[in-house]
Amino acid sequence: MSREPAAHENLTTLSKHLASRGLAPGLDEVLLAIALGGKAIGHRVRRARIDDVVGVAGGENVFGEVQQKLDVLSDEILLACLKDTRATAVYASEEQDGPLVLRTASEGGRYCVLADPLDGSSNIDVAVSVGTIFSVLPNDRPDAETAAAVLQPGRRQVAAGYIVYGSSVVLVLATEAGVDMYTLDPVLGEFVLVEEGIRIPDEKKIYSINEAYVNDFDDGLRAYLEYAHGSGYGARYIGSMVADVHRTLLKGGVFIYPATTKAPRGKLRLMYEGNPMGYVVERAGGAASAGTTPLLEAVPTDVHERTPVVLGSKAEVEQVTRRLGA
Ligand code: AHM
Ligand code: MG
Repeated sequence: MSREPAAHENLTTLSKHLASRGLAPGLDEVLLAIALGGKAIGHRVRRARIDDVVGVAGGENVFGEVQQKLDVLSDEILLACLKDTRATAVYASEEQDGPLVLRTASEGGRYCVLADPLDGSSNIDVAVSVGTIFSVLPNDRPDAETAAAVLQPGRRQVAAGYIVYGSSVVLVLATEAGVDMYTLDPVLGEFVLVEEGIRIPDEKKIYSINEAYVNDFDDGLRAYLEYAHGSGYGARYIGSMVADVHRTLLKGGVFIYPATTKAPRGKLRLMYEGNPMGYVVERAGGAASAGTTPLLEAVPTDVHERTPVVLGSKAEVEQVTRRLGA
């Protein structure tokens, strides 16, 4: 007697999906470790104010920024997950002073993982969406130079993505195969595939920028905003990059964190924020720029360096960058 399959028999979990993707050796193991870290971080985010995790940790990161307790905890969780993963060579994050060598190439370390463990953490106390951003680069250095393996342009990423801790917990993962989205099923404790091969809309009249800094913007960017104001655009700005980029990926538009007179290199970090988000958006058919040059071509000299970011739908990015002089 035939019967309808129960819903759970049709669920494609992250591990099952990765196994079907034909990824390079060890990459699935690294991505699963990041996803495990995401589940643990998401759990702590959900319990904010029940557990004593909201508030400042008492230290500063290498940028002189106040570290929230959850910044530190999220960093420790990711590191703990990756430490046990044989293919991870280096872990570098916004919260660490410099790259941590976990294994050399001869010890099996194939990949460098760079992360912003908890992006948007200043929003934690008001329960706004926050997220984890990650970038995976190959470790192609001799053992003695392993730490320097992180200094590669974004174009060399083999995988990147983010996990949003929002009204649901969503993992967006970009690899050579494309951009896929998974939602954490809280009962199964598994990321389940919800959309494969995401494509960003080619255009959409939405811009996402902290417009309060307008007096510090370049003339070209002010000209863009004038154009947008007169052309029926809408504005959306959450102030958590992960959430703003996630909306931009799914609905289209442009996300901008520009250079300003006060911050000539912008605020966002090239290797923890710009490159991974640029990779996701480009793999989904969008564009990513550092203002006048392609974001993913930037050759880093410091793992912590900053970059201006313009990313999103191709046509919308072009509207901005041509006014910036690209
Ligand atoms: P963080 O990594 O310390 O959380 O800082 C990055 C965040 C991004 O999520 C967001 O896009 C940006 O800071 C918002 O900055 P601003 O308040 O200047 O608009
Ligand atoms: Mg951040």
